Amino acid sequence: MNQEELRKALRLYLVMGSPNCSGADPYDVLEAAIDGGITMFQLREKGPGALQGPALLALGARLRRLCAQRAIPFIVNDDERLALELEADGIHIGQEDAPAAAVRKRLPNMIVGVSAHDLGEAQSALAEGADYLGVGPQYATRTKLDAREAQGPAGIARMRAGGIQLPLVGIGGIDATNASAVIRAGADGVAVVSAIAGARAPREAAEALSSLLYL
Ligand code: TZP
Ligand code: MG
Repeated sequence: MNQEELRKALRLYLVMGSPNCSGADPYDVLEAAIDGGITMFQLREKGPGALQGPALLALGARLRRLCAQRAIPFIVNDDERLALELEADGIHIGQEDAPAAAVRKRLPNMIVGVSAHDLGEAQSALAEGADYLGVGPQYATRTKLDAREAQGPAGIARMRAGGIQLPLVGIGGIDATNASAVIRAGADGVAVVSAIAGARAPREAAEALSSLLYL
């Protein structure tokens, strides 16, 4: 995938795992979200009740297959081994995970996404070979318990003003009421967990976001 294709794929990026699906089967949530127009998916199995070991591998394999069938890029959060086992299209790492340069080197053919909170982290991620950045939290979130303070879309605008041209998504507390502001600040797309996975109707929620993002 070239950089322009990646920019497009990031437009509406669903991030989730089983703890985010309110008891529904993540497969059904993902399928509905794809029907509703998501453009990329990240398996992020974290929080209370997160699956591990063979159960995580089995869920990952089902979701990975669905993404392959529907031509949705499949990214794994944090876990290099899982990403390799599932033949993921990419991996997403945070500032507390393995250094981006090392991951880039170990997984030369994968999309490498890096969470960056400010211009300095964005410049480092770029230098280390990141393919895209996740920037947040944009707004207050209850999904990530150790999330930092919300920075608002101004954080993205500062990165763009500082010369960062990498594909970039905002994340954290994004829903249909505020997604447009994130795009206007310079993001190529929005990454959401609860606005789709926690919605009573994930398909309709994805449709609502999607229609805003293509105005
Ligand atoms: N990283 C920064 S905020 C966040 C992550 C994974 C959680 C976003 O979840 P939500 O439900 O879209 O606020
Ligand atoms: Mg992480």
